[in-house]
Amino acid sequence: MTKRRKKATTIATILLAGILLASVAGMASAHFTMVFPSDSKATLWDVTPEDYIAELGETKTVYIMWGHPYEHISFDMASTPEVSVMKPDGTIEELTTTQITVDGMDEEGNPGNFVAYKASFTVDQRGDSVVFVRYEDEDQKLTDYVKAIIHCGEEAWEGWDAELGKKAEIVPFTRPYGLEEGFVFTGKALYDGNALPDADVEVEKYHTLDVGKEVVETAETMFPYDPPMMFTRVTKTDKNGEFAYTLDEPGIWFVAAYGPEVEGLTQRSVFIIPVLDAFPPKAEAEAAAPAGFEELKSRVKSLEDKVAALKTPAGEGAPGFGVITAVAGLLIVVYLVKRRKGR
Ligand SMILES: [Cu+2]
Repeated sequence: MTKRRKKATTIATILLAGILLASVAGMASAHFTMVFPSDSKATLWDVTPEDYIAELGETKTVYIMWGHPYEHISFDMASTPEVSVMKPDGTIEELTTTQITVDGMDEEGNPGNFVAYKASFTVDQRGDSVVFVRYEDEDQKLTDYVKAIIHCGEEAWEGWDAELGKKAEIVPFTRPYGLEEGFVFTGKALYDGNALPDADVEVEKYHTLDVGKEVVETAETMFPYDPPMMFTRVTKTDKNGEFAYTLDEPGIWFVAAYGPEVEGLTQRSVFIIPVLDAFPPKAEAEAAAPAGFEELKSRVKSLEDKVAALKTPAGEGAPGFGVITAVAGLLIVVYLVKRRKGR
């Protein structure tokens, strides 16, 4: 190759790499305002459904971040969010926010520090406290109206379905705690207090950094034609503003209904739903199964012996009542065993 040709090739390679990088970096799931309760900044990204549970008298701190939850990509928050909490009895407390920075990963995959906020309140009533966050992002042309429920107290299932009367709002039909993976979440999207019909609803699960990187890579390998279709799922509201979606994995889920634009900003209602692992725990259920199976087998054996004993006296003609009962019992047990094995 001539020197000139070599230079041209190098430039072409750099350009190609640049285009590839841009397409990867530009690949994006949806931005969400993340509201994660946590005991400390150090553990906020390890959020679990239990973080949305409070004890009476406990001070809850919620961390508010802006980013792509699925890919664990962070962005600076561009404005101060408004944060309030509605207590189970309906009282509303405006919360003071503190600007902080949190560690994260940017769109290019580089580690960085990102502007975020936090706010605290005391859980002084049993029931559900509705944390509300309004956040405006000029860059993404979005205004988020986010709700997350903090639940306190056994059977104190009051408040989770509260309507706050915000400009955009999701009101759940499904109680948003005690949900297991595979449960269906249903709700209604409101805009200016009215049903929001025929609107896009985006559904996305949060991942920790390592899991996010791994799952994004897997999606890129398995679905190279459109990886983000696996990051952000989409459903729609019906004419009554209602929607449903199956949350098929444990973790923290985001559901967002896209409303109309106001002064160039799309008004979007968001609801955050913590989803538990399957209950009872799978390992326990599997461990319990063989024991139950053995017990059924021994019961079948004893019934078989009984039937054999009853049949023994020869030439008695029609089988007696005892035989019929024993045979019926045997059939029921056999049916139960088969059903159990089939699972
Ligand atoms: Cu985005």
